[in-house]
Amino acid sequence: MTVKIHDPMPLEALIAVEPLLTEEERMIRDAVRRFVRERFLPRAGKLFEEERFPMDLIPEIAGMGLLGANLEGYGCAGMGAVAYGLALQELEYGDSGLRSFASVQGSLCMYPIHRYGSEEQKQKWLPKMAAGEIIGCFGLTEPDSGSDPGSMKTYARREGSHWVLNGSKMWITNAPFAHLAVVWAKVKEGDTVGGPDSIRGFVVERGMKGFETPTVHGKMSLRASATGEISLTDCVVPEANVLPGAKGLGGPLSCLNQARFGIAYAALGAARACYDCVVDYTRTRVQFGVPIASKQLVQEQIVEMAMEIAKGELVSLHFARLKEQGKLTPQQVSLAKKNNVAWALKIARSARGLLGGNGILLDYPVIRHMLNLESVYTYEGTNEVHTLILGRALTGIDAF
Ligand code: TGC
Ligand code: FAD
Repeated sequence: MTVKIHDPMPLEALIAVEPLLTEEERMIRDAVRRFVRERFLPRAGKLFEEERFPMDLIPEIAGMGLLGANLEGYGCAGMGAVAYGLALQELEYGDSGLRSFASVQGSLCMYPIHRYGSEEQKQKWLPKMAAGEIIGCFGLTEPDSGSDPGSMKTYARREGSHWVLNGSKMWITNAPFAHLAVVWAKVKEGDTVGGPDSIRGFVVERGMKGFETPTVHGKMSLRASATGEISLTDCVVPEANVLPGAKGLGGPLSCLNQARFGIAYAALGAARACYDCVVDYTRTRVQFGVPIASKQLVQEQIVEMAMEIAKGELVSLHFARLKEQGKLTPQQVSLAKKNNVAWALKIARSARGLLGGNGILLDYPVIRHMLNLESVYTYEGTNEVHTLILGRALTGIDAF
């Protein structure tokens, strides 16, 4: 049997958002795309295999304005939400760990300092963080408090002009090499540790007594991202390092809104990488005398991937424009995070299958993305947490 083979339609042509982007947004996206394809992808598999984050790329990532990209002033690029989302998507086309590095630095460390910090704190840390000279991490999750951060046990007690922190944080991205950590802790007065309302944000700097960040080893996901614990043992933090504007659980949760928005947009980058790989592979892989892409069962999977990426892109673009107008709600962020990450994971699994045995090799990007997306599905609010956030909003009933 002979099969007629034409040039495939690029996914961009199907989604057709290009005319909806500004010149500047396209330029930023294209610059990050070039960087990822030239500087990161050639060694992506090796970094994953060796469980190593590419520290040498930090200056280039900072040079493109990607650290605290959508913040204003203090050396930050002040990008709009669309440009920011597209840039993160290109990073995640490379690897979710590469994007995680930028998300954590910008949305989870620089954002709380920018939003809740004093002028002195902003001047002290933000320009160096934007330049990639100071790297931060964000300590909210604990061994016994993941989806329910209000139950955290880490506490801070005031002693004269400083605070003493005790507790431990778990699963902290960038912690092993971070110069500082934004740590969330409850305030203890006398023998009583306060409730979620008493939560405050502390900037703990490396070198402060009682602050340690052991690495979490043996991850089968996000291996090119450094993950650690934060251990705080009578850690002394000066009053000058407390974020004055953050009080209560709303402080850390507001940072999560920023990070989740970026993740939702970016996860489509991992999906696109799997899609590109699978179209190329199935057009050239011959079984039963024909390319496997000529089989209807294969095409059905490719079409479903394209459809879900297209829908995700449109939702992301719409929500990013709302964000630029200051109108994006946390529930909309949950919708995008839940939808885009769950579909990215399904697309990666489907792509893995379509590559057959080759699908389990690191020579192709698919298994790496598939394994990475298992973490993305869990962090920044699990798939179920986002279902319940939406369920609570839509029914008016809290089902947590
Ligand atoms: P709840 O009663 O709903 O709210 C407590 C207070 O917080 C306020 N609030 C928010 N504020 C801003 N943005 C939001 N999205 C907010 N959601 C709630 C709320 O108004 C209230 O304020 P107030 O003044 O009335 O007291 O709190 P809850 O205890 O019922 O919990 C809600 C829940 C479950 C949704 C929340 O705890 C949650 O989102 N859990 C998931 C935890 C999570 O996502 N952790 C992520 C850790 S960081 C991470 O994973 C980084 S991964 C690395 C990378 O990004 O690449
Ligand atoms: P749990 O909360 O124990 O959840 C286990 C299961 O129970 C999940 O399926 C969950 O959806 C389900 N569940 C929980 N509650 C309910 C409910 N009410 N109804 C129905 N189902 C429920 N945290 C940080 O603070 N900073 C970081 O930088 C960071 N980086 C991370 C990097 C990686 C690679 C990973 C894996 C995690 C990271 N995290 C970080 C932690 C992450 O945010 C948590 O793993 C996540 O919030 C889930 O918490 P948990 O792992 O304790 O799971």
